[in-house]
Amino acid sequence: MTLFTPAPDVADALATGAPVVALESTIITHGMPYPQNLDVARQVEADVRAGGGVPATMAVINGTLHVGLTDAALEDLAQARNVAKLSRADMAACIASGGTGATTVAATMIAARIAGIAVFATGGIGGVHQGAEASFDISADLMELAQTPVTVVAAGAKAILDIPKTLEVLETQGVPVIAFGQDDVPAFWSRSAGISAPLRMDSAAEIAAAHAQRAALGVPGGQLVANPIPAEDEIDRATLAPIIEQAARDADAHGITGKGVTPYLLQRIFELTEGRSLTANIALVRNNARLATQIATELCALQKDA
Ligand code: PSU
Ligand code: MN
Repeated sequence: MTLFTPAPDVADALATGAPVVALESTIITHGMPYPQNLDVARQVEADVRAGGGVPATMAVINGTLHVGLTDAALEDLAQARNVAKLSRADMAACIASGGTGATTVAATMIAARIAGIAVFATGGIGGVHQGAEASFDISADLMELAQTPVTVVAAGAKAILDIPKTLEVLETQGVPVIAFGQDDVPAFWSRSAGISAPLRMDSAAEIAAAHAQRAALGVPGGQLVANPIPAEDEIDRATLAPIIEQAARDADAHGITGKGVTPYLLQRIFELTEGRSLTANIALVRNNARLATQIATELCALQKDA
């Protein structure tokens, strides 16, 4: 049984030990509106290539797990409606039944692991939702980070989440949270959540070395690199706070639950900020793709020396 179908350039890169960066597809299907989603998907792939890496965007299409998509496939996904949002719980069922679905952070990590890709760039990870003490809404992304050996570069957890609780769960699960180049945990659209990060690193080489060391120790799981949004693109916390509260109230009023919550909040914040949240989102994903490419490059160099 072939587990996955790599794009030709991904297969080449993996065979020769060249840097590959995994990319998710839920951000395309559920995270951003068309046509910006397609532009961003292409742009992020171009950013990885510009840094000397090969991008591998993941998706399940008609029952096949693709590691690296053609431009035509990206275009189809960006416009598709009713695509499943796949996580650890349902990726296997989707493949087995011949379905089509976009991969979340958790599902992308699983795909990266089986393909042998160590580094993954995204926008934000899922986390503990506000009100989780009542709803129990905690993203499977956190438990995936605890068990799958992939370094995930994100701009922190979105401010729609409960960031302190998200950090607590990550700590409990043994996931290193590494702020890049600053002391504070970034908060997606803003550079700081006002909370000190458990770890700080200032270079891609340090992050790659920590990834390799974790594997050498036999500690399962990955690392979360929290990379702050570039200063010129951030929206400050004070501006966003009331907007996020409004979006959360609207989600409640509309009875949105489960997998629908994150996409609903993102869309609502997009409307309430008149598109500014999307501009910031695009800038931070691209910034993460660039750092992930550097980490993947350092990791390849380490593996060649070993
Ligand atoms: N962050 C974004 N855009 C997104 C997501 C997160 O900026 O589209 C997606 C990711 O795919 C993430 C998922 O894995 O939302 C988390 O969903 P949930 O909270 O339902 O686990
Ligand atoms: Mn959830």
